[in-house]
Amino acid sequence: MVGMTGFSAWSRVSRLFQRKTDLPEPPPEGQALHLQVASPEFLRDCLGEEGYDRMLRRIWERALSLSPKAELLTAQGALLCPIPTKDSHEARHMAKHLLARVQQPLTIAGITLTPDLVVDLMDRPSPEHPTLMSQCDIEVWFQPQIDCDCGAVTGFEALPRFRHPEQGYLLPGVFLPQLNGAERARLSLEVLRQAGAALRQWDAGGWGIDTVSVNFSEQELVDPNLPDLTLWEMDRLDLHPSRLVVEVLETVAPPATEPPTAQDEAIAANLRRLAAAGCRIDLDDFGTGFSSLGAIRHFAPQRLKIDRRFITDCDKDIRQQHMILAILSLADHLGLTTLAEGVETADEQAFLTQIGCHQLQGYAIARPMPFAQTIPFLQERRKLLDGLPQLFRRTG
Ligand code: G
Ligand code: MN
Repeated sequence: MVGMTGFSAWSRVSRLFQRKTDLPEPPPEGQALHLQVASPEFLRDCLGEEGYDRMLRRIWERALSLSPKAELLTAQGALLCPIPTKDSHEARHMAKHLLARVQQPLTIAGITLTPDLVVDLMDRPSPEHPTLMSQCDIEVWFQPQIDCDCGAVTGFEALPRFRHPEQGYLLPGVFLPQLNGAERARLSLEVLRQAGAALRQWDAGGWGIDTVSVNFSEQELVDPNLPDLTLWEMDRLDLHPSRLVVEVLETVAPPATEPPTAQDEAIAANLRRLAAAGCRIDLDDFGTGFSSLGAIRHFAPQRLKIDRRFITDCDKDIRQQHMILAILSLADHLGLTTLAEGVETADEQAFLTQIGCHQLQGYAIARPMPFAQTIPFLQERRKLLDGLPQLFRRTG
């Protein structure tokens, strides 16, 4: 059985590499492009088992002309094309050519079709030492963000969860530090894919969700390929870049007293490129860095996510209230939107709404949930809002 739609492609790819017997030859060193048929079940239905196998072979033959060591992993409906380089620029170039070569019309059993393939760039994990990432399933969970004025869900933050076959769900704090740079980048790509797929499904259901947010680490943010990979993925999902919010931790900004390093400049340049394409930038954990003002200047975000340390007990604690008011006033003067994170109680929610915070996220609204649960959640929420008189505090 294969079930490979664009959803969760990466977790399946990871599993693929656990089964040593699937690999016909010991894999050579370096990187490989992994091509996977986007909707194998549909194609199997159309072509039948035999026709589907013939289609895979034809795709493979086409790939061989560009990548002579290409392997066909028939059972998974996937191709592995080793490439003799570690240079990711050349790899992306190669990926484009490979896709152009294989995504040409094919006629099988009288049916002409153009196969849709998903391509991944991967390091080859050594089969003797399976990494933690290769053992875990990666699920993306979603936490809603609501608008304080009307209560509607405006977006979701995509948060990865890691399911180990024996140990159950692993905490991000346990899992993330064990990933190497390449794995971290692949994880983000997987989060982006699942987040994009979710957004398309909310769109199809008419839920009016504006954005989905993803978190990029400092390591990923310096990668000069990040904007291309991100925008390429959004394009492939047929989503405008403005539907994506990139969350950057405030602590990633350089201290205001020191000149920015080459790495700081690289991060700022990547964010400028993403923003120029339409992506939105959130400053995450706002208020916890060395220089909150410096971070605003350095990253030019559109929204501040006020750290939960300021939010806890804000309905009762006057010092918290002064801090939040100061942040709201700052945001107002700079034309930035504010989102309070870690809102855990109805009283905190009421206070934040009254003082004019724009959006909220936290356990008081909902905990992060698997995609399947977002639909009943949105239905419940719509029922709740339909039952309330609409009160608009602001006009803009
Ligand atoms: O800082 P960032 O936005 O990336 O935080 C997301 C994390 O915060 C998630 O792991 C999520 O589970 C957690 N989280 C979300 N809402 C709350 C909340 O109301 N209280 C606490 N303590 N944690 C929360
Ligand atoms: Mn975040």
